[in-house]
Amino acid sequence: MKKVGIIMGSDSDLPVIKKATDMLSSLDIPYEVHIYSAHRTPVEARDFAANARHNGFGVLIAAAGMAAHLAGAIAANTTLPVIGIPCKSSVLDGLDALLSTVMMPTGIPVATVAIGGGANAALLAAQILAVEDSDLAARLDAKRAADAAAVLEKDAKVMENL
Ligand code: RP5
Repeated sequence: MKKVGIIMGSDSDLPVIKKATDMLSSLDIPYEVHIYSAHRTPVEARDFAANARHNGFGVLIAAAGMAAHLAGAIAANTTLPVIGIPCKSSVLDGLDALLSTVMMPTGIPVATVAIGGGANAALLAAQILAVEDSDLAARLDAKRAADAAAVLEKDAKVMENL
């Protein structure tokens, strides 16, 4: 199976990344995590993106806060699908990172999830890999069914304490 590559701009983004790695682990998807910054280590970020397809990756996830150019910089150097996670790292509560990540120019797309949306980034990566992997698609179907069952269980109990 192709790997998911996860890049974060700083180790301060780790709590968001943990949500993604937990989800990928639960779906039995291999991943690799790196700290590369679009601003502080631009050469390493570029090299990782440029070599990612050759190195066995199928999807990349890039998480950054503040002036969050990481996902865009990664996307500029690969035609693998890139998922951006804006992180809440500043006084602007992640709105800065959301706009910096989502407002990409035509030609270089980044699929941007919610601020701090590590779990959904992993699920979107899984869904992309599942296009060519029926076993993974079945695991995603099973997760959807389990999530729905959990909601219906809460529905059955919601009136008990009201
Ligand atoms: C961004 O700046 C990082 O992705 C992080 O979210 C934010 C703050 O980084 P640190 O100053 O905590 O290293 O590049």
